[in-house]
Formats: sequence, C-alpha cells, structure tokens
Amino acid sequence: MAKKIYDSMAMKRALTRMTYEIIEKNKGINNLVLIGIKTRGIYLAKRIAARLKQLEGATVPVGELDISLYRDDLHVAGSEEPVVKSSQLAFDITDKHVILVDDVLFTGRTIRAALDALMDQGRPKKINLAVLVDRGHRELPIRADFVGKNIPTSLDEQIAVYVEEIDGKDGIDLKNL
Ligand code: 3GP
Ligand code: 5GP
Ligand code: MG
Repeated sequence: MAKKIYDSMAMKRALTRMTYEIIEKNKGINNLVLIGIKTRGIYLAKRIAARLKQLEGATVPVGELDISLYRDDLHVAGSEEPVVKSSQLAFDITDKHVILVDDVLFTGRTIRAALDALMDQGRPKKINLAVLVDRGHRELPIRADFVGKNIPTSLDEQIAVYVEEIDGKDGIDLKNL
C-alpha cells in the first residue's frame, strides 16, 4: 500500500522553498557548494543548483558522495556503519560553505559518514544539511537545516522518493512494508 504524500508540483515547491531558505540564511550564495549523497541526493542537489542559478544568476558547484550501507537489513540499523565508498569531489572544499543534500534523513548515520569524509578532504568553513524528507528515528545528534517535509514514520514504513531522472516521475510516497 502506497500513500501519496507529494506529487511532482508539491515536490517542486518544497525544493523551491528550500532554495529560498538557503539564499536567505546564507545572505546570498557566495562561497556555496552543494554536495549530493548518492543516488537521489545528487539529483536533488542539481535541482537546487538549477534554482539558485535562476534566482541568483550564479553557478554553484555540485559534488557527489557515494556512501554505502553495510547493513543486512536496510530497516533495522545493524552493527555496521555506512561508509564512504570513494570520494569524487572534483573541487576543494576548504573555506567553502558546504550544503550536504540527501533525499531521506533517518538514523543520521549516513550523514555522520559524509561529515567524516568531508573533514578528510579539507576544512570547510561551514556545513549545513538539506534533506527532502525527515522521517525521524535519529540515532545520532544530527539534524537538518533545510527540510522539504517532516514525515513521522514507524519502522515498518518506508518513504519512496521518486526523481524524474531515475524514476521517470517526481514525488514522495509513504509505503507499508
Ligand atoms: P538513494 O540511493 O536514492 O538514496 O539505500 C539505497 C536506496 O534504498 C536509497 O536510494 C533509498 O531510497 C532506498 N531505501 C529505502 N528505504 C531505505 C532504508 O530504510 N534505508 C536505506 N539505507 N535505504 C533505503
Ligand atoms: P540514515 O543513515 O539516516 O539512517 O539513512 C539515510 C539514508 O538511508 C538516506 O540516504 C536514504 O537514502 C536512506 N533511507 C533511510 N530510510 C529511508 C526511507 O524510508 N526511504 C528512502 N527512500 N530512503 C531511506
Ligand atoms: Mg539517499
């Protein structure tokens, strides 16, 4: 059973609002870089970069991080932690204002791994986190600065995030496992 949370228009509006919030909080987009977390976070980061371009007329670099989850079961946090597979950042993040972008924030362990990887690559001036969905169940003291939608979930529910580039459509569904 899937329950539609956002259709493509609602998802577009959420990303547009997040983009305005980024501009407002950052007082412009100087020094900003976006880093998307595989797979859908990368496309969301690119969407935000495209809106920043429309609104502010400047190009913000978009990087990618690939973080693997070594878990037996995606829905029960296992003993193993998410690790960064390889670092594909094509630019130096030293002194940059980095905004990490992911589709769903859950336990926070993916973001912790991403922060580790970023710190290994330089000393960013500031790191913020933008997620399309915060589904709760944090296991670490990590929170997002920019949130598309808070969707309280139970552990036997799952959020499906669809992006046109991979899924042929945009949207967010809530599913029962
Ligand atoms: P993504 O790479 O686009 O983020 O983790 C691999 C994929 O599995 C993710 O796609 C994510 O959308 C999907 N997924 C669905 N439910 C879960 C979950 O509970 N945990 C993790 N890690 N991934 C999930
Ligand atoms: P965390 O490390 O915070 O537990 O999980 C975050 C990562 O797991 C995100 O990159 C996301 O892709 C994935 N994830 C966790 N729960 C869900 C979910 O319900 N739906 C989707 N689509 N991804 C999830
Ligand atoms: Mg993800």
